[in-house]
Amino acid sequence: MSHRRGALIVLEGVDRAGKTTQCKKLVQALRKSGRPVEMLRFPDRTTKIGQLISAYLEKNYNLEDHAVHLLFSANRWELEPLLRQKLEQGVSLVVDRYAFSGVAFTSAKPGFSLEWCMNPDVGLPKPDLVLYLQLSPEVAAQRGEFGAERYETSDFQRTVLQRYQHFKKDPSLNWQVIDAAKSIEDVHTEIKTHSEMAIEAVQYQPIAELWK
Ligand code: Z5A
Repeated sequence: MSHRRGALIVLEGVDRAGKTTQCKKLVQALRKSGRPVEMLRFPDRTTKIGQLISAYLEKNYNLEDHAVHLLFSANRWELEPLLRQKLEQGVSLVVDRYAFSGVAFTSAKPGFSLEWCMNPDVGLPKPDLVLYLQLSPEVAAQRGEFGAERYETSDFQRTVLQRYQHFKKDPSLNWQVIDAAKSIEDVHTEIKTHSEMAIEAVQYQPIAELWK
């Protein structure tokens, strides 16, 4: 590659780990240092597919578990051309949840294997860095009550937390565990350091494909 590309940086973690807070701070800090960067989040509730997912999460609409898993993946695939275009233009992307949420949440339901859950997302742009915000259910509970959306119960979130552990062992991923119990500023400093390193490291590398 002769020109610089942007880095794909994903923040993952359980409910109230601080993903949105940290995505926003990271985008601000990278912009301040003159780097082109944009934020995205999944699910993207603004598209037609996203609206269906949103209605499902708000419990206004029921969907079969396999079907909703495929919709979450389709919601990423419909934005894949945009993601690729931005990265190729040199824009780094900070993404609030990605395919790892898809796998962790669906495989926390009975009868779903990790392999089945991963399949629909195989070939998406592979994140150059995944920042996994690790937070115990006890500390998460101190950050306020759960909301009223589907999945927002402590038992389900505990199983999700276990499912996330699978990715730690995947040598193909740049999976960094961040202690999300620290202060917002301390977490931010750590995340910013990892992100700046990733942006430098991948700028002349081709975009890889997830789980391929
Ligand atoms: N889902 C799925 O099933 N399949 C998929 O493929 C995808 C998603 C992509 C989407 O939720 C749901 O869809 C989600 C997974 C599922 N279900 N759940 N649960 P969402 O993305 O719309 O909502 P969320 O990710 O759960 O957001 P959240 O609860 O808001 O969590 P957060 O973004 O990690 O936290 P935050 O908003 O930044 O902070 C939460 C509070 O903690 C807030 O008051 C902060 O001020 C406070 N906070 C943050 N950091 C700190 C620190 N360091 N110390 C103290 N307090 C803090």
